[in-house]
Amino acid sequence: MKRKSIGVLVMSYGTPESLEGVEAYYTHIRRGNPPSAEQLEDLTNRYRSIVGGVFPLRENTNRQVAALQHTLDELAGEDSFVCYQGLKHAFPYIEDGIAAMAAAGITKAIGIVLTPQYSVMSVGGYMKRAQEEAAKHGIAFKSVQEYHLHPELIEALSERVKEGLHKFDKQGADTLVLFSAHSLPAKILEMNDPYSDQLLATSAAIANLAGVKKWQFTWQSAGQTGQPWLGPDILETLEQISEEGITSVLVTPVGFVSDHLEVLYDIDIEAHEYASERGIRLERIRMLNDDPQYMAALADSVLIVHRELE
Ligand code: FEC
Repeated sequence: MKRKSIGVLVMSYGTPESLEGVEAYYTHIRRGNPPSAEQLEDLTNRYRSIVGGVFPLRENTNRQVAALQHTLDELAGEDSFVCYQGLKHAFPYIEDGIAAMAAAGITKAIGIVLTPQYSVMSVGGYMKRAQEEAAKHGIAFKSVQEYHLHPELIEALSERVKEGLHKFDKQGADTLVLFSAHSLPAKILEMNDPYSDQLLATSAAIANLAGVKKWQFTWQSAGQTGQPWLGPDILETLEQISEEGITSVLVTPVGFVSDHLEVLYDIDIEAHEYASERGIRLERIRMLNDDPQYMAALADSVLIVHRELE
């Protein structure tokens, strides 16, 4: 007999519903401070160049949540898990997801964020909001802290690296694999934050499994906040490697799991153009989106936390 349902709050970044919604979304990211007209125009133009009327992260998050539900249904045995979405900067917000669980009578829930490495400024922020809201509704709540070395994740990404390298001459023997992740304000270094180490550990594990010898890590997508962010940025790295005579690069984003603005614009348009101008051929691995092995990594991480909660 199935036991009482356990909620799974699947947390993702969120994206605007339409170009008209970009200002409200950007204001939410900036903790209620509206962007200047220039900042808004810049961001709207970036979305314009990728979306063509569709915001890919919206659909990808829907597909990921449905696929995780399916995977949990297959693996859960006597337990019954019900997935809810909780987005950081768009509807349904994290708080809406928890409220929906409470309305359905759920008293026990697990949170998981659709990014594998932990930083107090990224995953920590999602977890704090979810935990606080769950407490208000009397829901016992625990989150998956990170899954950056889960074997299914590493295998899924290493397969994509191998596939990406095959696009180049000599199966990519001369190609540099450039692992990348979203930068954060450099002040995290003073907080003993695990983010950088976890990103390097994910990168090293993928390189090892894929048999890649030539690889490097770089940051991308730093914000314009007037504070220093972690570097070097991908554009600086491309400049440096062009001076070293490298002419082919496979970008492998390890902190992102979906096709969205930071991949489709920052890598596929901005970095791609910058690399071409320097005579570098830049390709990117396919993002995981709802890849079954990625779903297996998420489901297994949820089940581990569930056993801890029992
Ligand atoms: O496709 C989409 O619509 C959304 C793409 C998107 C993802 C994403 C992931 C992360 N962010 C992280 C940190 C920050 C910090 C700030 C910040 C600002 C932005 C802006 C946009 C944006 N982020 Fe984002 N991020 C995405 C989009 N992000 C748009 C605002 C304009 C800009 O800078 O481009 C700075 C906030 C501030 O002003 O104080 C910090 C981190 C991740 C990866 C982890 C995760 O997915 O949660 C870290 C996807």
